[in-house]
Amino acid sequence: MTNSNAAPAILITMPHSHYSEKARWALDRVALPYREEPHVPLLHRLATTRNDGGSVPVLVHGPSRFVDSTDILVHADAVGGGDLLYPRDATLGREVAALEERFDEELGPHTRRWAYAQLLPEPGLLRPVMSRGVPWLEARLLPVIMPWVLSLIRKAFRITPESALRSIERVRGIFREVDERLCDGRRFLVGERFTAADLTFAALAAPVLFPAGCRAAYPALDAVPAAMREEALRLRDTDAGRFALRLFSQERGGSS
Ligand SMILES: N[C@@H](CCC(=O)N[C@@H](CS)C(=O)NCC(=O)O)C(=O)O
Repeated sequence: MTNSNAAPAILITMPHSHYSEKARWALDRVALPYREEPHVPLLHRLATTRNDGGSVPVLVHGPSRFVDSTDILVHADAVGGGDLLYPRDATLGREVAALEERFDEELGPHTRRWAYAQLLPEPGLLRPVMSRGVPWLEARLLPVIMPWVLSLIRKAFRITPESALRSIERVRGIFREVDERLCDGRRFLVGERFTAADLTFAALAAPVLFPAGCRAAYPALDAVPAAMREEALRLRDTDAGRFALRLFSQERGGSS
């Protein structure tokens, strides 16, 4: 532990990745010093596989590698002394972990598929977003590899007009579940304090809300296709949407 805490950690990300924003938010929250290393899609694999991972985010902390956002949150919580993102109380802790898993497995993939379906036909909007802060050479290469990147994304996430519509329906369904949970006036999803459940909901909802304060790279809401903008405005105008926006404005501190 002493050794792993000596040097700043490295967080390998893609600039627009919402799972990366989930990890970044957690590290900022517990004030774990880190340096972010963003990569463009496809080329991120050179960095992640070198560190025993595949997808982003990957956290390299001393000799340890964390190749999944939930493992990064658990590690960040432990390094911060515990009880920061995951309540020590066993019942509350289990509820937080179950909600986090549900958002990871259901919300994240469906917000991503819907958002990509809207933006893949707009490479001019995606290019600056995907190359924000990446190494100079990767930024120069992106326009060349863009056709492969877009086609791989379309295949990997099985993006079609029909699947995108199914995905936005699933997103709306999860927002309705969160609306119901919040309707007793609670300020957080579990217990009396901000937890990994709140953080995960807000971070993984970001691609359909474009929240102020989110540090993932997105195009401006007024630049995206009308259907995407209208959906974002509809979802913002729900209790779950207002809740996520409040979390970004009140709970997303830390360095930018
Ligand atoms: N279960 C993973 C999911 C992460 C994930 O899906 N990351 C996406 C970006 S948002 C990714 O890296 N996709 C490209 C790849 O898998 O190579 C986590 O929670 O970290």
